[in-house]
Amino acid sequence: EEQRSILLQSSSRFPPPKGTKLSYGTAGFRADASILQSTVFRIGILAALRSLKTGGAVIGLMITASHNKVSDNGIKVADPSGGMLTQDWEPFADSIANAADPESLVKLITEFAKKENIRLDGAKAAVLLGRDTRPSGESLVKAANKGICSVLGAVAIDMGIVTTPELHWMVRARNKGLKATELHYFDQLSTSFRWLIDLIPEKSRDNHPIGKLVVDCSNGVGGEKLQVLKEKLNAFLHLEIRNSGNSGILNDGVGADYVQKEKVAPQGFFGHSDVGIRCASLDGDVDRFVYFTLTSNGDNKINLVDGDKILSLFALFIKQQLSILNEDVGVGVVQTAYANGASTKYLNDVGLKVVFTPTGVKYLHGKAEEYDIGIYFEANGHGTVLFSDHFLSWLDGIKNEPCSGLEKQNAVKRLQAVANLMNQAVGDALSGLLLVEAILQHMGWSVDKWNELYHDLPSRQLKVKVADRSAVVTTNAETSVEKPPGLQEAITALTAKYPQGRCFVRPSGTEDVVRVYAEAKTQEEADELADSDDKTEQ
Ligand code: 16G
Ligand code: ZN
Repeated sequence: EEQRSILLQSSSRFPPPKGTKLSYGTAGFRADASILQSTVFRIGILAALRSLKTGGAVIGLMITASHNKVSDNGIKVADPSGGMLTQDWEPFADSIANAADPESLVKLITEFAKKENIRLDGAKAAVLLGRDTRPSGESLVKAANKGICSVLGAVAIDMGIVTTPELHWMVRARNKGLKATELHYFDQLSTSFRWLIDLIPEKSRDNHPIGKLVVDCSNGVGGEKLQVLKEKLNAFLHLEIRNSGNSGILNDGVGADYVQKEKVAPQGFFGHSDVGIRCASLDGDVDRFVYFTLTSNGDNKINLVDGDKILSLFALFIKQQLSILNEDVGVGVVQTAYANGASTKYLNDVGLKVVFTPTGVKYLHGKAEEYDIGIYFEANGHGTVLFSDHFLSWLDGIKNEPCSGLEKQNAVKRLQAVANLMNQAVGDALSGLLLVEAILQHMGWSVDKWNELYHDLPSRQLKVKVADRSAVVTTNAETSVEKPPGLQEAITALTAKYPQGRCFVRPSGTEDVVRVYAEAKTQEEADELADSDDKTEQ
């Protein structure tokens, strides 16, 4: 009863926006920040319930709209493992976000708690709160805090401004009983990066790509955080930080999403001294990154090195270490339909097993967890490398075998360093960037050499506004259309006209559109295929 009246009272102060239906979507709620107060408050309640349900484990709640415009914001929940909220709670998230008044909200909560066997009796619950640099974040954190505290026994711990992967990392570390502050996060990243550098073979020490790395931080939280790593790693890595957020606008003509989608350089990268230099772009909340180089002076054309190529570099390095060990290890590479066909061919050619999932981190991550080593990336630059506990303890065991030889011991140490460096909860641009830099130094490769691993097939992406995107239903990891009837046959027939043609359509999980992707041997053909497909669909 006490619980009920607290909930009724607090929720009356957060009325939902009128006339908007909110949905948890692929990666949490996203909308104009001005309408999110009630959603954030209600998801605060959900996070506290999730903590109760998981025996008091720490749950994460991140306020961010990633690469979207600065006036937007969003909210997503991290489960005790540090991964995304379990999908079977998403319908509950949708229903409470859209409850019309306090009475119906409390009814939904009570019913759900009953169904899930959650006792609202004041047992301990904890939620870690984080936000990106958006100005709306501060008041949204307060609203989330109110939601959390209206569940008896629940406490909120505010981590302030953090990257999305930092928050996921902290949730995971806390629940494992490990040291979990931001200081520990940076220590773990910089220490494992230095191990990798120390383990570089003598022979490639002379041809390090010593040049600097220039990083576009999307005018977001990445600027401040990368500065910390820069100071820690000064002797091993020459970093230059741009678009750190001191002047420009978040995600406005900058950042990984912009660079990857538009295939142009971000703001602030036009000078002739930048041509040919190794550059990278982070997104607004630092869970994505891509590399690029400027091709010529005076315009913004680039050679893009996207998530597929980052994945290929990581997979190649890991495979090399495993072949030194000469053991049969289950490595799985996970991609989506957006992966460039040339990358999939390359990965297959080097003997790796490639599997596909639908778009969205929760799907890729879940699949990658099934392997000893699971490597996943979306073309847009979100991904990481996961190591199973079983594999890690096996590594630990063979490290101490006296007769294994220096070569093998070094390979083991490298794999252990990668496991420490790479965020095990979610894709993390900072750890990913450090792994790229370590591998390039290890191989003695320039960014151009890396980019030569394979040549991307030309591709085109379009979005189509439709009356109801849910009319399009896909299957086989979004590569074929199930509904409406006849559409897949039409796409197949069109695609067959183009050599190396590949094409799919899917409803967006974040916007009210249907997306079209086409790939072919030439850019003209890819454009034509996407275009004719677009027409078929309308
Ligand atoms: C979200 C996903 C991203 C995916 C994108 C697709 C997470 C953390 N983020 O941003 O992985 O690529 O949605 O958007 O899962 P779309 O469905 O609109 O094409
Ligand atoms: Zn992001």
